[in-house]
Amino acid sequence: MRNSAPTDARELEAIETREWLESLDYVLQHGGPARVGRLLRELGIHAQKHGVKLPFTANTPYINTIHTSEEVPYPGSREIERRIKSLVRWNAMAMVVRANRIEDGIGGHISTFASSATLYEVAFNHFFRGRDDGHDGDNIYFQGHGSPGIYARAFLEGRLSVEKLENFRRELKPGGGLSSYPHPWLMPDFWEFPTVSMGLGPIMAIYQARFNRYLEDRGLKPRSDAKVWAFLGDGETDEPESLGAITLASRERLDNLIFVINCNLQRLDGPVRGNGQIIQELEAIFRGAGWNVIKVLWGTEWDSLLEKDAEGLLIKRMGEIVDGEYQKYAVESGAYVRKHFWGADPRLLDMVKHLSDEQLKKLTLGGHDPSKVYNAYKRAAESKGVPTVVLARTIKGYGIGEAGEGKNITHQQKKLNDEEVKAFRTRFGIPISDEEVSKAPFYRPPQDSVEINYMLERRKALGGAVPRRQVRTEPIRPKLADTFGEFLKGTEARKASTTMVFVRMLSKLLRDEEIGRFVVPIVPDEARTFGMEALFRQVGIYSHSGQLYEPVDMDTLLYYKEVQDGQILEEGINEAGSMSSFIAAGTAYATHGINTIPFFIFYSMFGFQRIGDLIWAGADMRMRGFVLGGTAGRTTLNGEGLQHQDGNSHVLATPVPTCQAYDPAFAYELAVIIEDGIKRMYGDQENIFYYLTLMNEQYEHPPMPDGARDGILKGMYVAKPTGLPNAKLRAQVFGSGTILMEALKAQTILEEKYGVGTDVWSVTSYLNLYRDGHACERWNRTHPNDKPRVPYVTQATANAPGVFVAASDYLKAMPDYIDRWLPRRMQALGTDGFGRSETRAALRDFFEVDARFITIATLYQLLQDKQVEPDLVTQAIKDLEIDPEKVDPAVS
Ligand SMILES: Cc1ncc(C[n+]2csc(CCOP(=O)(O)OP(=O)(O)O)c2C)c(N)n1
Ligand SMILES: [Mg+2]
Repeated sequence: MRNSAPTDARELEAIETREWLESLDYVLQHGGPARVGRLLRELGIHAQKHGVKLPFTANTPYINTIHTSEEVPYPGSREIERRIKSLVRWNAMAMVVRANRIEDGIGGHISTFASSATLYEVAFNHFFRGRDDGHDGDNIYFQGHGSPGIYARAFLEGRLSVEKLENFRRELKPGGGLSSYPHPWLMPDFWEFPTVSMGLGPIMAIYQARFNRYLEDRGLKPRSDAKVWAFLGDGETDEPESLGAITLASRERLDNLIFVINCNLQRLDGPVRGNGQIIQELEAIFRGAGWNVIKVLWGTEWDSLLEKDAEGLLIKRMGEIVDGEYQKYAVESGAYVRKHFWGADPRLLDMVKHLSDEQLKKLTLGGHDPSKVYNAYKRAAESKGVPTVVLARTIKGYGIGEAGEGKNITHQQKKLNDEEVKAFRTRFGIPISDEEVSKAPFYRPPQDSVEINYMLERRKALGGAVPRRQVRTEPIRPKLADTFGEFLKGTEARKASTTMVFVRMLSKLLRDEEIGRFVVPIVPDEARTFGMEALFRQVGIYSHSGQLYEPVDMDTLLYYKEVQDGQILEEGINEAGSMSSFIAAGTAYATHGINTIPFFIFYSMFGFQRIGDLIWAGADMRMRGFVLGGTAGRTTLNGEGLQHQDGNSHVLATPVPTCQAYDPAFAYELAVIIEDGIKRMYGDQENIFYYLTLMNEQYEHPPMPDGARDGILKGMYVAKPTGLPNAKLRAQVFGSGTILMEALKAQTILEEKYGVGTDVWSVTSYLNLYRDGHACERWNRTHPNDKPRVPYVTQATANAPGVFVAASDYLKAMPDYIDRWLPRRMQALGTDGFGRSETRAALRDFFEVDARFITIATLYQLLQDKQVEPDLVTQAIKDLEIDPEKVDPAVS
């Protein structure tokens, strides 16, 4: 006890600090942590009012978020689960090693799952919900490169045979194999969510969780406590898609969403943040975004050390080590760790003097400690009102020892030598003899073993096996004749764009008694662009929290109406998010057993070009629905210029095998295609989706010609036959989308000025024609004695007289897709090159796709056929005021 007044300021400050801390302790004891929180907030405001600038940090110290005192005991048998996990580890490793011994270079990953085995095993035994008991089932996005572990567990559960495991990455072997990564297309009874293109899993998971809520809020399914789990790598978080939508999850209070980030501090080439701390970086980002962040850094053995750490030296030390150095500790000896980590302060060294070097080395990290992981998941699952991210620290290649544990080469390690396999066996206690072990055989204990019984019992208690994909919807065959009938009659002298026509169709579909409520309109802040604002009022914009304000346009008919059971997903300026919603809605027939029919309309340039990889993933996932590229066409969208004008998307849609792409010109074409699409996808249950381009040029839409339906769907039909069928000169002109109008104008010029009898065709889908043509050729090649199949293009044009010309608002590649199956060569006009801001007329002149250029192309092709003289073409070039020396738009 002092009896003299403090003399210097430092001492005074120390006393002051102590007094404040004691007061705080008092409040903590009597009022609890929440009271302390409120008090600190008050203090913060008070200080700020008086000009105090408070230091900002979004980070908590580098220790576990859940304090030991808050932990609950582990509910299962740690010992049996450890043995099961060892068996899973072994078979996962064996799968990759064996595959690469048989076929060098076949690939596969050992080290990713080696680091995340505990993260999965705890979830399999205690959290992941299946659907067998009528529960909704969890939606689990497994980290793509961890697939061997998921297969290994399914093998132990008796869901996959040895043959299947043997054929890992050999899918074409007789009997089939296992796909490298989660691909629902390739394993439709197993995988639900494709994750391997990094970053797509996390963003799809966020929108999946939101879509699950949407279904509940709209009364399409009962409320459920099912979770969406997304397992991702720490390196993966560098993908913009991984973190780009996390605020949506907190804003929408998605407490059905759990991210588990496997923080092994490494990616493929090296450390994720050698000079920093990825976990702290992610913590700050997620906390800043309003997530519940649970750090699982240290295993149970560290608890007693932290308890001894009265002065906070250990916590401070833990927080100052950069990841590159932590990684080094994983590969170095205990002596090294003692010297470099603990050696920073004699008091730290003192804390671990009772531990041998070996014990020091073996201090477990949080992500490898089932109890820590269990507690984190439990808290995550119980989280209310916010999504949770679990940041689990692990070691990459955990357990593979010299073969690469913690090493920079570990990601690519797929071959272990005999010694390494043996060491792995010994470390995890796999009952395989020394003689056998070098072959790395698969191992499954007997069916009545403790391990198998335990894992099956746990899965049964949790509602059955995961992952498992099941289609649980019945086909629907709505009667849509009334909805679509009016569009077959044309617009009767009224001008309309295909966009306007589509919006009207959508509005009618939304009112349809049978399927209206299953329609999910999705739009990324572009509804007004497409004239869809009437739908705001008609069906409302989905908002979980309803509308907490009076919209400024409340007094107008079409006000911005947000409502909890709103039907429109208005996603803001976020094509990737919108596409993720589309994928969730387009796969609900499997994920939820609900036939939602999504219509996602976007600026066509920002579709395939921007989010093509998500579209690819959606196709892998067997999504159904309609994506609509609005304001499409390089020369139809005028004024907007180079970045907006889309002449690419139909070419970019080509590679997606399930994509049915159409470039319709008339209302009846659109009606026929959409009606047929609903039938094929929801009646016949075909795993396809549609891409339709919509334009904003307005013109009259004629009634559907008799017998056109089949051609519209197959890809081409005569939209307007010539008025001069007996003319000496004949031509066939193909147009698509609004360029069909140019073809029709060219028809008039050709017939009136040059006497060329011209049939005009609408080519609704070059892609269909291309696929059909190749399918026929392919079949014919291997069936030389059979009657050859004839491509539809060839059948349709067989008796079409004269020359062929095609004009498209997309690349010339489109018409080129089909010219080999035409009876004679074709001139192809298209819009290769960068767009320009201009009027439609100027753009079509620039890109050489207007009626004048179609006319010249036709006359030139007649010249090629020696049916006209060069002078006629020259004169026409003059008459039509075409500059023969103009720049080539393709390269300017
Ligand atoms: C979009 C994309 N880019 C690159 C890759 C190739 N790739 C596969 S795994 C990997 C490293 C993964 O690191 P991390 O996310 O930390 O996962 P870990 O294996 O460490 O758990 C890379 C670059 C990919 N699959 N997807
Ligand atoms: Mg990693």
